[in-house]
Amino acid sequence: MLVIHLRQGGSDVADKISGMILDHVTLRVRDLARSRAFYVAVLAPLGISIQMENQGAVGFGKPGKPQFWLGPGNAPSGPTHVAFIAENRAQVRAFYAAALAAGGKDNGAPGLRPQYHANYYGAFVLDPDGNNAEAVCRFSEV
Ligand SMILES: N[C@@H](CCC(=O)N[C@@H](CS)C(=O)NCC(=O)O)C(=O)O
Ligand SMILES: [Zn+2]
Repeated sequence: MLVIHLRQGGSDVADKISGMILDHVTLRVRDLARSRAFYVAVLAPLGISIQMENQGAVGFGKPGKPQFWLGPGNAPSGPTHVAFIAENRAQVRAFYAAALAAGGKDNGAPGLRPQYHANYYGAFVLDPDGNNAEAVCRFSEV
C-alpha cells in the first residue's frame, strides 16, 4: 500500500501539496462493505470522507475530489493502480509512448474516458510487476 506523509510545521507545506504528482490511488479489498466502514471511520479525523460511489467503487477525499479509492477484488496485496497527474494531453501521450518503449504493456491507449469525467484524458500501462500505471489530464484541451 502506498502511504503519503506530509510533514507538519514547515512554511512550505502548501507548496509541497500543490506539487504532488498523484491524482488517485485504488486499493482492491476482499469485502468492500467492511473496508468502506473501516476507512469511513479512520479517515474522518483527517477530514476525509466519501466523495463519490461509482461502478461499485468508493472514492474518498477532501470535498469535491476523490483521491483514494476502494474497489472489490480477490487479491488485496496484488497489483496496485497508481495515477499520475499530467498537465496536458500531450504529456499523457508522451507517458504512454515512454512506457511502451521501456517495456511496459499496453493497458489502454491515450484518449478520453468520459465514463469517469467529461475531460478525463488518460492512458494506462502495466509495469513490470503488473501494476496498472496511469497518466491522467483533467483539463479540457486548449
Ligand atoms: N483498459 C482500460 C483501463 C482503465 C482502468 O484501469 N481504469 C482504472 C480507473 S481510472 C481502474 O482501476 N479501473 C478498474 C479496474 O481496473 O478494475 C482503459 O483503457 O480504459
Ligand atoms: Zn485511474
